[in-house]
Amino acid sequence: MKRRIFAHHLNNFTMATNRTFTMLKPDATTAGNTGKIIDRIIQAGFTIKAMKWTQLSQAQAESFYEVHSERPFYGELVEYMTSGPIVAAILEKDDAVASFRELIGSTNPAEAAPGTIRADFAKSIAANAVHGSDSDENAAIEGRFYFSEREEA
Ligand code: RTP
Ligand code: MG
Repeated sequence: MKRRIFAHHLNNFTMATNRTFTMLKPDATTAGNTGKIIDRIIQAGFTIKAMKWTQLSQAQAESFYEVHSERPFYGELVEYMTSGPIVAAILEKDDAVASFRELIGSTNPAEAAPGTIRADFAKSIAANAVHGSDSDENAAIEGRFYFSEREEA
């Protein structure tokens, strides 16, 4: 029992720097690209700690994207992210936040490097296939938006 408690705390200790959060956006889920994108993520060395298929309400999307509320694209972003299903996931890998943003490529798919997920699956700046957290702090906040600690593998 003591060993299990110790392992549990060790796991929490490594969490902040080795985790990121992603959403597969409505364009990816409705185009049938979910499996292909998840496979890319796994092949790139990420471990899935938690995952769910769901859809954001208006209030949930407004809250999730609160950090962008002053940006000109906020309304469009919220409308788009509520337009269909999303897949939310907590991912683990060394240097997870930076490594995942490299895997997905630039926000605008026209500028995304060849071979990145956005270069291959995104349709536009709004419908850009995937979200990736931009910092360890936001990765933890965004992960907790969808998942309790009990839901993590
Ligand atoms: P994300 O948060 O989705 O991983 O994307 P990001 O960091 O590359 O981009 P961010 O600046 O955080 O913007 C969040 C999402 O808002 C949409 N967006 N639209 N119309 C526009 O100019 C515009 N700019 C950003 C994108 O869907 C972006 O992923
Ligand atoms: Mg962002």
